[in-house]
Amino acid sequence: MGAEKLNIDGLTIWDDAKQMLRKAEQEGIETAWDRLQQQTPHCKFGESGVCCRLCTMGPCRISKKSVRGVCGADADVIVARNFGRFVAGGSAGHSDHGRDCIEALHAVAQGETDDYTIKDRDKLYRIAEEVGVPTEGKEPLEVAGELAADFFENYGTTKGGLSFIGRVPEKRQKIWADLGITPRGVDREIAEMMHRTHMGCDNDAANTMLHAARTCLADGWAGSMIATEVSDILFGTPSPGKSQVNLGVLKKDQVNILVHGHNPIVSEKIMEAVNDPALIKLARDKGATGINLAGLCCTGNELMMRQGIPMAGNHLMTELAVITGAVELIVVDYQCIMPSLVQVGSCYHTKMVTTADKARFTGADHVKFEMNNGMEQAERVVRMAIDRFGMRDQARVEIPCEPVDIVTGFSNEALLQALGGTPEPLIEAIKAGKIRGAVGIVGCNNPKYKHDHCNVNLAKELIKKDILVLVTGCVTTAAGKAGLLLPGAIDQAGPGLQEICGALGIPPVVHMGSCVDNARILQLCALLANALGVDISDLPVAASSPEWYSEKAAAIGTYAVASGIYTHLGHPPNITGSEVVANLALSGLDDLVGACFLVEPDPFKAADLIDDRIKSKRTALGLEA
Ligand code: SF4
Ligand code: MSK
Repeated sequence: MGAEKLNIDGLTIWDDAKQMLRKAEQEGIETAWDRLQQQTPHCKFGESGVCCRLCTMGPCRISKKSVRGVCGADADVIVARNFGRFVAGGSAGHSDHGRDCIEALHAVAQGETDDYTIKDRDKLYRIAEEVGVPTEGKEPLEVAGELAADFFENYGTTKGGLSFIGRVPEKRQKIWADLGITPRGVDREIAEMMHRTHMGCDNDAANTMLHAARTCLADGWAGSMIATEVSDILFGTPSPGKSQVNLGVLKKDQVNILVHGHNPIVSEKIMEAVNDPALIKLARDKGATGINLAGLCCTGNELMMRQGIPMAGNHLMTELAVITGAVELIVVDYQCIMPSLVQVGSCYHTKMVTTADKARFTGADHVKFEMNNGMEQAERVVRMAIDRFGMRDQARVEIPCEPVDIVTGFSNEALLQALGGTPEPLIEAIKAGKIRGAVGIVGCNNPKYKHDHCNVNLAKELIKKDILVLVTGCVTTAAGKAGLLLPGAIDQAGPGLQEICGALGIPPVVHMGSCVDNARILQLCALLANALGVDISDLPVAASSPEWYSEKAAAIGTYAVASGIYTHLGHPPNITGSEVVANLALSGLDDLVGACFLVEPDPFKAADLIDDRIKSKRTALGLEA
């Protein structure tokens, strides 16, 4: 437990979370909030980014007394190098996820698996044509094989360009070319970032930051974009449907299984297995009334977008979901999975199961998923969960609150379909000022903030100002719990947004998927810019990650800015120790790439500042602010 008693009411805006935090306190279970308290105050050198551990002449830390490390690197160089490596980690995460998706597509094409198939043939052919893979007279598996080969090329350097570069408006391509930041390949940019930041290489902070932008652009326009498009091809392109969110989606009388992580390759199979009549019968034989599958974080988003599986919670709800005492098993792939889940699970009967060799957790059972054993392993995992139902102590089970309904599934294809097949109605609504702009609110939770306070209030403030909000990642659950993902939420929107969303029957806050699906938002911005004949930076749009925590979120923010999208963060990355780097992020990039970061922890002030930016973009386009 933390040194001091936590003020639970101040930690989160949600009743389900507060109830579980009280239960954790009573049962002596430690959560992220306790550990944050133990870690506070944080090291100021680390927080400002001036601690360097890149060689063994150090570690060095920069202060007024010692302004250079042993090698002579100053604060600017050290901060830029640390930031470059930070976002390289995030880009690697998304992009390696994308690579796993391509491997699945390749395995399907080669006939190496019966567990996965092509669910969206139209999209397969459409994407193949788009990236220059000929399709005429070819069978789907042949096209899939050639498309997989094309996508693999995005990771190396042989091809000389990204498959989706044609989506990028010409003006934006020129900006990148002039700055020398056109991404050449995912792995190349990440490897070069590691090289540049080795002692004695890139010792010019601005130059390092430009390569950080290039590394992140490779993530946004290749690694993440490929992950999204291949997932749609393999598992179906999302279309609007209903689902539910919060801890109330857990069922007291059923075997509860949670899927957690990011990649749908494992979770889609788990979903099939829980619907297997033989396994449902087995669960009934063990005394449960059925098997209940719910999601956490982005694997949850993937399953919710495509299959309508309910979402138990976002990042800070993951430990609290286990504390309900009702979860038999958590099956994870990778990213954003707190190692503490093993310990919290061991306080109950909850088993954690890992599935990827690259993400193993001491104390968890490992059930390795490969391309040709997905279904078999999924059934094994579901059986493990059923076996644990009898170990549950029903006296310790507390499932707080009723679930909240949401509408999900807004891929760009679905959004365009809602608009009648063309972006024209959206463009007209923007021109008429009925939709004054659009903001993607994305990313995480961070226990340094009151959980979901900023995520929810920023969305509420923006829709009041007739700004359409698009959500992905862990903001989805926040918006859903607040009732903002329902068409009825237009009551909380301004009159213009009310009119347009009301006519289309869509919510004013639109769920577009998981973290990698921020690529959908990039694509939508590019589509609008191309339709208007302008650059992305000319559009009245912005991005925001109010409660971010991860390297991946920093990479997303950086590719958004480098793509011309003004981006709000609730708190800065660890760059405040360098004036050069901080000034570049907060203003200098505006001159270079037409967008920069805004840092503002208060969601109400942030909404006003984002609105000011949208006004200026509207005015520049000759539209009423
Ligand atoms: Fe210190 Fe330079 Fe080594 Fe960093 S690279 S630890 S600043 S000597
Ligand atoms: S899961 S990166 S906590 S959004 Fe994508 Fe959530 Fe952030 Fe992970």
